[in-house]
Amino acid sequence: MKIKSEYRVNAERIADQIAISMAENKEFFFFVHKSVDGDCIGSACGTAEVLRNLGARARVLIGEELPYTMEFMKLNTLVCNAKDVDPSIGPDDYIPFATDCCESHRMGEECGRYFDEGKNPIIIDHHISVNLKGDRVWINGDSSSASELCYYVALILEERAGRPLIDERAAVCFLTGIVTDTGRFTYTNTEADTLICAGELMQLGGNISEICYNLFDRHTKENFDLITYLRSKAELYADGKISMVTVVRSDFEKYGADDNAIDVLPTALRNIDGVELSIVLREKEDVIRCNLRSQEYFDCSIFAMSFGGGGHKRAAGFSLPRDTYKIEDVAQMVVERAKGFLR
Ligand SMILES: [Mn+2]
Repeated sequence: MKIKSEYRVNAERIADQIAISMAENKEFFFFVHKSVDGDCIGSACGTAEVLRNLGARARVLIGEELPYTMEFMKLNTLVCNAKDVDPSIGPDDYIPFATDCCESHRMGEECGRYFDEGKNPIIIDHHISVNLKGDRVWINGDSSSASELCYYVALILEERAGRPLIDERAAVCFLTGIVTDTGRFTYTNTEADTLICAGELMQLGGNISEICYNLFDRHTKENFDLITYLRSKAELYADGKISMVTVVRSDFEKYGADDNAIDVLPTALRNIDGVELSIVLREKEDVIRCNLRSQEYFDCSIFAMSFGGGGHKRAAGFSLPRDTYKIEDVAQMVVERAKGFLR
């Protein structure tokens, strides 16, 4: 495809930096945010795979098990639990490479430490709430996903290598990220170029129906039952402009459901006619997680930042410590503050 010039300039710049680090013969350690999703895993694993095909050593450090919905991606040989890294590996032995997340506190403790200790990190992200600059940083808030940006970098690397580098596994990874962050090409961040990228990735072996089935459609009976219950529990506020549901630990326990079960809720609640903002609050192990989605004008990113979080205009989130906050109080506080931004 013809990469638009602004993207090309940046992808070339990152490819230059990758070449510099490869000349130093260091291993690339990729970093993602905790509570992994399709875009952080897709962008990191896809790029790691491409770098391996280029002859580099690369692996993706994670601090958690990959969800079962990602098993079909066959990432076992690419990812490594941070706890399993050989302790003799020091900060001079690797290049940190963060995709879809560049803040160490969002990476989990072990991974965050490796990221902070490493030198000269390369960063590719599409979260506008981060303010980082430098030769090795590419942040573009207009892009559909980190995976789309990484795909452009991979195309430049291919051009320079003069041979194919994006194999089937890399294509599946990048396509997974794009599909995830565009809500299967339905969110407003979907551009014509996003679809061209996706089409090319399909030609390279990315199976879009397999990706969508695994990441969005399949569910365990336990998760299905929890969602059915939670949908019936959703309530409207502010003359129907806000929808909200709160999920406590005992809900998960009662149904035997897992945390990923409720990822579909923010969009489902946002799509109720008349709703501008949906709020999903869930108790996690030690935090209360809030996910926000908006329809037309509500800036979720700025709103989430006022609670110490971040994200995108139409989708963002934040977490508050459970030992300080009760979920009912957070619910009330969020609704009250959100009302001030409604038209
Ligand atoms: Mn993303």
